[in-house]
Amino acid sequence: MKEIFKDIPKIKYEGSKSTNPLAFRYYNPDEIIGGKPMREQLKFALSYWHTMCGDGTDMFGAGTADKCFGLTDSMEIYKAKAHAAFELMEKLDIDYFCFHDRDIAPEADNLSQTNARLDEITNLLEELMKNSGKKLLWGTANCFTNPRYMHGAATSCNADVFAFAAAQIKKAVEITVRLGGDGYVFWGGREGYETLLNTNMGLELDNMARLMRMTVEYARSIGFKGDFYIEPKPKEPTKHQYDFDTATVLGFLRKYGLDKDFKMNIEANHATLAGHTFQHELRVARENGVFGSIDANQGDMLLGWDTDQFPTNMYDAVLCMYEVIKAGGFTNGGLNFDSKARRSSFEDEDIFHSYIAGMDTFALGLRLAHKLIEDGRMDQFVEDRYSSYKSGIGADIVSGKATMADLEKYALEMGDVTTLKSGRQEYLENILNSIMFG
Ligand code: XUL
Ligand code: CO
Repeated sequence: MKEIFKDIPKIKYEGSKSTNPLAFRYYNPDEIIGGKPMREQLKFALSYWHTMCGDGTDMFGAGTADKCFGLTDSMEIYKAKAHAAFELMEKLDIDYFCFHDRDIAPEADNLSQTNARLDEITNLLEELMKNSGKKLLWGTANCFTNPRYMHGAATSCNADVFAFAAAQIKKAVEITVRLGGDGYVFWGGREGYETLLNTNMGLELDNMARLMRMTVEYARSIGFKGDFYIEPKPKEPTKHQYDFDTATVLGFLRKYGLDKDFKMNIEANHATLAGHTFQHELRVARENGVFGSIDANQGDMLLGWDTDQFPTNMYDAVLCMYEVIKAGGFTNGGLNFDSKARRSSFEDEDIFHSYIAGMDTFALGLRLAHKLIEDGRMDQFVEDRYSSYKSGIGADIVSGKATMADLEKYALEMGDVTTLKSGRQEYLENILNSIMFG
């Protein structure tokens, strides 16, 4: 296959002073930060759907970017997408990719033909992976685009749809395992409801858990050792999604006994749609032992939908990488760009500028998060803030020794609380700014 992005060279690290637009200023893949190469700490992944398939189509207009590479036959187009994806990964030094089944091969008239197409492209991906050393971060099934999923997939009111979704996921899991994927994602695109007037919420939730359990059992039976992820999102496309946010998903996983197999795939813009910060979602996952993988993008705070922009917000990147480091780094997960170039950024070159922006943002985020931790003032402040639980009555509360009666006696003797201290938020914000901007 001939080179597709002919005018773009391999993107190299040139340091922060470089003015070359097609160079990294902060991402130096093999540089050691905090004892590990940047590439291992960031585990960047290309997301196939936006990058290879997103053509800029929106509700008000047709696509603006050509992702057909001058071809007309649909399987030939999808083979060219595979070649283009690997050329992009090579030129951008991205080690991983991730996909939905329908991103890599188009649906045919029936399931067996669709599966045959998937097999054909999987053969090609396997060969491209072998030749390049690129790896699959995770696979997933698109159970939301086709009209059959109008009422949901696992949560559809129609059992035939549940069965079809199960068959589709079975195949997606098989492909993921065959390509050595480290993860399998559930993003419940239409697993939610528009109105309770027509909805049996109890059955829908039970069925969602049933399909997840079947998937875990089947995947483990064919040798899948990686993690399953749920990707929380509060709304869009359905008004109310069952996987609203990390805390909601945790309740679901624990109720159905799925919490040992599942972790979270946290997406930045999904967090903000749920009324949280990106860091909040990461922290909830970390504190509950379900931090898994990250879809890195950013939203537009003036818009109320999922804009999936390539991330450039440094505060979010630093605080995200702070959480990743505190979680002990990625294991099976990584950081994929579930992001798309803007509709008006329609030229091939824009794909490169977009990835350079996202990768440099997180590379700088990693560097600065390390500085923040090495500086230690913020962590020390938090440590000191809770020091009253280290001794005396606080230690008795934490150890479980203190009873209600003990606490009442203590409070009566104390008369009132006289030991409160400032939260010093502005002081801490000054520290963060001074670390980030020197
Ligand atoms: C949708 C979204 C998905 C998932 C994978 O908002 O984020 O692309 O990442 O299904
Ligand atoms: Co996502």
